[in-house]
Amino acid sequence: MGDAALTSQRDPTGEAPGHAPAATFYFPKDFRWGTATSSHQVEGNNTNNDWWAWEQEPGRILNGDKSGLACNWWENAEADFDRTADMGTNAHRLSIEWSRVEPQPGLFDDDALDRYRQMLQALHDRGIEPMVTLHHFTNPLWLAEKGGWEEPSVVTDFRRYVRAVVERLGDLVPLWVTINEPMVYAVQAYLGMGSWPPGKNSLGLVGQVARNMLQAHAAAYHLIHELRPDSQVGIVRHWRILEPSRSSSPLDRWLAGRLHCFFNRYFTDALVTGRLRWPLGGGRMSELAGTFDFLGLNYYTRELVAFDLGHAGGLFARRHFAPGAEMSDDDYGEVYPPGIYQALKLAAAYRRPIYITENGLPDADDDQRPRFILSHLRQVWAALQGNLPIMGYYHWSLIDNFEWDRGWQQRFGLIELDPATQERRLRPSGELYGRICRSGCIDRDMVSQYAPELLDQMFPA
Ligand code: IFM
Repeated sequence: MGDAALTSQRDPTGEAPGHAPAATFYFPKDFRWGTATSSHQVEGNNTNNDWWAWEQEPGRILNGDKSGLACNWWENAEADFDRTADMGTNAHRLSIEWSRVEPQPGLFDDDALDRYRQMLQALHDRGIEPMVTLHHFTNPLWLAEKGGWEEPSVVTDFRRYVRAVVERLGDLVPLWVTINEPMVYAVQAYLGMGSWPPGKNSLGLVGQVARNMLQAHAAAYHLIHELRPDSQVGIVRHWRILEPSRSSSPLDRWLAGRLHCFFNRYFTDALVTGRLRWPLGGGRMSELAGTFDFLGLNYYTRELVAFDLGHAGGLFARRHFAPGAEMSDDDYGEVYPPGIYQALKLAAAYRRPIYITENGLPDADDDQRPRFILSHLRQVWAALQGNLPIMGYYHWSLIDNFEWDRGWQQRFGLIELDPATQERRLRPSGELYGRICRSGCIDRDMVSQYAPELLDQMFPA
């Protein structure tokens, strides 16, 4: 999307602006303005899952960090719900920790389910609509010990857990996500050179795990609809923008296309057709076809792909960021706002409502995040002008949290957290996001205050 197409300013609702200055990007009145988190990253003391065990192994997590008390949400998520409500959000995405709800196979913990009930009720009480993810990277130890997602029996196990959760909490949850970023999970855990548990390296296992996830997703989709016909059930995909490193190289172009299919397309295509393609195995899963009411879209960055014969372990792809590009902290990724527009176009091809379930960056000193939010939301606004069915935006993340193998080094929060003292401070980007959520628009004053360098681009004379 070129800049010229992004500068027309009109109210897509067709209503008179009234409350905001003239030069303004308006979002739909019923847009979800949200934040996102996941259980293990914020709750603290999730001692009964495979990530906790992994953190105890020397050398697994950067700087020897541990999730520990995390953001202490198990004790007091409500204080942060107050903070996000003060920001003016009307939606929050959180996940349920399987290992808390089902600490032993078939044995459910009523207290844990009650605690989740309290949290969900607390969100409703603050006018915040919850979106609940059922699997976000972590597995109960008992499941991991019997082979986790490698074993087909995980499908029955997942279904039993989903039943317990939906029976107990379903009346409070309008939007369910079965699994978060299945291909990221499969690749990091089974081709990630030991970065995520169980630390295996096998392309065959990636396919097997992804296939079991598809089947578990389908089982959960049908079960949730049986128990709560009124709810919406989707899946969250991490959309990777993969482009050839050298556009003149046929091999780079070919490989970027292959990787795009591998990461972005085949899994999502299977949800439509029920047909499984490499690396998901072959054949059909008839119960899978059409099992999504919406698509969750996580977008972070763009990667360039160079064909490299010496990189067999990485599927002959050397992935790198654009030379000279603006990078976020820790070289997590290139700041590339047009990528969210590209990802939205890719997702829109699946003809379902889209929720932007994650978007953000690690930026401890917050010198990039205000600009990041404005420039990405501007692209979202442009996609809305093209009638893409975007229902909401959930910023990752509400608060600094435990970033998996990167520990506490990468700070994604609108709220800064000192994990040792549990002190919090709203970052300037949090103030800005609050202004956007409360007004439902981006106006010239916000841009001049938080990212004046964008003024000419967003509001040309
Ligand atoms: O923290 C993660 C999250 O758990 C899944 N999506 C990407 C985020 C940032 O890396």
